[in-house]
Amino acid sequence: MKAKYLMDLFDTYPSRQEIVKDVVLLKGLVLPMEDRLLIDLTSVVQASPFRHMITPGGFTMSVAMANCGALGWVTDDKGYRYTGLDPLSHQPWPAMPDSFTLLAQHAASEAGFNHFSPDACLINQYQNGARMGLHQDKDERDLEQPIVSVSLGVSALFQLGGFKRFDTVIRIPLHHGDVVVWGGESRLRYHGVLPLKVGNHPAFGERRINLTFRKAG
Ligand code: MD3
Ligand code: FE
Repeated sequence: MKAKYLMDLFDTYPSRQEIVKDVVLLKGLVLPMEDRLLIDLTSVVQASPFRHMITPGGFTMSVAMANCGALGWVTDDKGYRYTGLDPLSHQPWPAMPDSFTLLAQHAASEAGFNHFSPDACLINQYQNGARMGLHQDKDERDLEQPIVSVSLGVSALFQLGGFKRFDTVIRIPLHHGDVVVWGGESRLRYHGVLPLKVGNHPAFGERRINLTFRKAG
């Protein structure tokens, strides 16, 4: 176990690792722009506040969510889907900040996916104990398009599985500033996040933020 953390210590940042085919971890890619992201995140969630959505099965999600971009991912008693309007405000979701779009496009091309043009950014906020069970992302129209995921704040253990729910899962630590791009053969892998442990990040506080960029429409 210790060897893993020592490897982290001696990594050069940013680094690029292909975890399995078509899942690329870009460690520390965000670090040069973390201040700008926090400023832009703060204005987005002023317009579209974090809320705990309800699954179609009636459970309240432990992760709090907001969206920006033309489309936003929602869940309620009617199911999972993308909408053009925030169901809280009945207004369009806040625009995707340029810093978000540029980061997502840069990360996608670093991972080998050119011409990525995200129209949806789901913002997940994990506080102590929040988790996301194993699932597939398949509510998007074009599953040929990759997904870009940006981790900020407190570190978490991410679970990466196979193509069936009970396939073997590997655990990958995701730290502040890490980006994961997945597409191609890995687009429909099961994945999840283990319950967040108590922690603190000097700028982001006692929470983990994950930005998930998608071309949904
Ligand atoms: C999938 N969010 O919002 S994205 C989601 O950290 C979601 O909040 C998680 O899953 C979060 O739908 C994780 C990160 C990710 C990274 C690598 C993957 C998802 C992946 C590799 C294959 C499939
Ligand atoms: Fe997901």
